Amino acid sequence: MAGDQVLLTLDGGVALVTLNRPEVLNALSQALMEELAATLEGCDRDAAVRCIVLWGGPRVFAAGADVREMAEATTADVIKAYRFEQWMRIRRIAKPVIAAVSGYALGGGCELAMLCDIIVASESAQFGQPEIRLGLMPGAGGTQRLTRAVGKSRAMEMVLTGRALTAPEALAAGLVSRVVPPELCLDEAKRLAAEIARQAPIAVRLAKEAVLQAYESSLEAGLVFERRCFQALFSTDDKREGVRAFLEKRRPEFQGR
Ligand code: CO8
Repeated sequence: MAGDQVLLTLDGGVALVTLNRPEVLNALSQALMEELAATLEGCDRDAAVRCIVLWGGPRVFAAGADVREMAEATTADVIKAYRFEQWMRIRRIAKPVIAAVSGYALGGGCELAMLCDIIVASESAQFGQPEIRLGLMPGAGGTQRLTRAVGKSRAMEMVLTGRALTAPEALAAGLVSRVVPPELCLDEAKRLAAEIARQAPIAVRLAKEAVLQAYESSLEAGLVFERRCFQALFSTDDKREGVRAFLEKRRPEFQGR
């Protein structure tokens, strides 16, 4: 499924997707993003995969879009490029994606981590939008998702100065859900993924969409969407099994039906 810039392994219901351009700090070239989108879509189609962990190795998550590719690009080039569609394809992945971030998550790297559903950070992680220092600004959701995640004042400071947040700062701001020592980062993300992989698949899918509604839409639209998802789950076998198992004091056996 994957080429050589993105690696894929499967362990139980958890797919591990690894960015693999360490020589340029996993700079997100168009070719890498194409491989990444295709790999994640493959995971989404594969019934054996229940949850996905995305990581960039122990030293860096990703240092942003490939600056070399952007050096000579004009406005027309960037408007015509297929790049934005690659990011949209990743947004449409239905299964949960956990980013395990060790080291730099800068520019597009920070935006990619924020595109994931949960961020587990190593103590070495740094999250920043340094595009302003290149005479640019974030282009793959940074101004929107960062503002929702950390609030207006902090997002403004980061976007307008390029200054990065350390892992403890990111935790305090609510950008990441937990911070662990570097050597435990991947294991912690996999452990969380395995826990999610054990839950009822249809409920996980609708719950992810509903949380994204809260993040991406108005409260009223989000509440309507949540209610519809909640009601829909009442016709699944998994809901019957989950409730019965609770009442019978045993572990549920979810079938994804
Ligand atoms: N693109 C291309 N190459 C890179 C990038 C990058 N973003 N980051 C690092 N590299 C390369 C370096 O050029 C270097 O290559 P070489 O050895 O051939 O010179 C190699 O990786 C190692 O990097 P450094 O020597 O710079 O490593 P340091 O440890 O000294 O510094 C830093 C690490 C601080 C991370 C530094 O590399 C850096 O500042 N990198 C650029 C960070 C940046 O500005 N990122 C934002 C890029 S713009 C962006 O992401 C816009 C996203 C919009 C997406 C829209 C798509 C639709």
